[in-house]
Amino acid sequence: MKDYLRPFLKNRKAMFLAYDHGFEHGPKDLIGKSLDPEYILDLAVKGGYTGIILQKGIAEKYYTGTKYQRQIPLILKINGKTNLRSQEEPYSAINCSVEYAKELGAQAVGYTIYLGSEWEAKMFEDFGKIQEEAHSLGLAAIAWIYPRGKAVLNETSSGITQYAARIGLELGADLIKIKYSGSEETMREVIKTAGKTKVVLSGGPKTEKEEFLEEIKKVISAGAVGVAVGRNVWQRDEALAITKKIRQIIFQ
Ligand code: FBP
Repeated sequence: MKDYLRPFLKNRKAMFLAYDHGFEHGPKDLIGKSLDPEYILDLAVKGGYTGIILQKGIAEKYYTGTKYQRQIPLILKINGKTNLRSQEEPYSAINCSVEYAKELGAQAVGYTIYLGSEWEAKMFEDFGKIQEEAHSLGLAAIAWIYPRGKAVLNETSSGITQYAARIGLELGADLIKIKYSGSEETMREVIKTAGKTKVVLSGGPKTEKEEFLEEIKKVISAGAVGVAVGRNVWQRDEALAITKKIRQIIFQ
């Protein structure tokens, strides 16, 4: 089977910079310089990230055909939702085709599945098609798998995170982006459950620096291939300095 993730891995490890928050959370997340997509792209290149995560419009206007396209591979996030509607039973609509993602220069597509939501069946159906199309075009299929909805009592318990990991494997995701399950031991089980599907940690809201780095150390030691982080990096003035620390942990 083709290694669709090859463009994104360095020594079999990954370090992705996520920047789809203007859509998901609104501009309130885009503090200071991070409002400017070019600042983020420069940070991604200078910081040695192995992939950048963008929505379609930002890719079109700031990535495709620019120097950045030659400098860093793109994961195009092809669905998105705002945080304005009730979050009780989330569904995130597709806003870009896999074919167009490829035209924009993406080497992977990303899609969020809210495991446990009333709409999970629709998301499984969407991702099923996306995964097949991505592979037929030579792109990797990456799933953000976030347990959410009334049926989910604890979104980051080890049991539900393990379930998310298995769903990623069974749906054929090349890589999944999931939240921290609370400890290195439980993450080890989660990653084992994902089998040959690779796992990266989803960063979460900005936290205390040492706590964040400690979490990364644990997930890497548990077998994750890397991280896909946003706010914990670019919401800091010292974004490049924390990037260096993350890079050392991942690629050491
Ligand atoms: P962060 O590192 O900032 O948490 O980014 C990861 C991410 O998955 C983004 O790609 C996405 O915009 C956001 O978190 C979604 O967060 P949530 O749905 O948990 O509020």
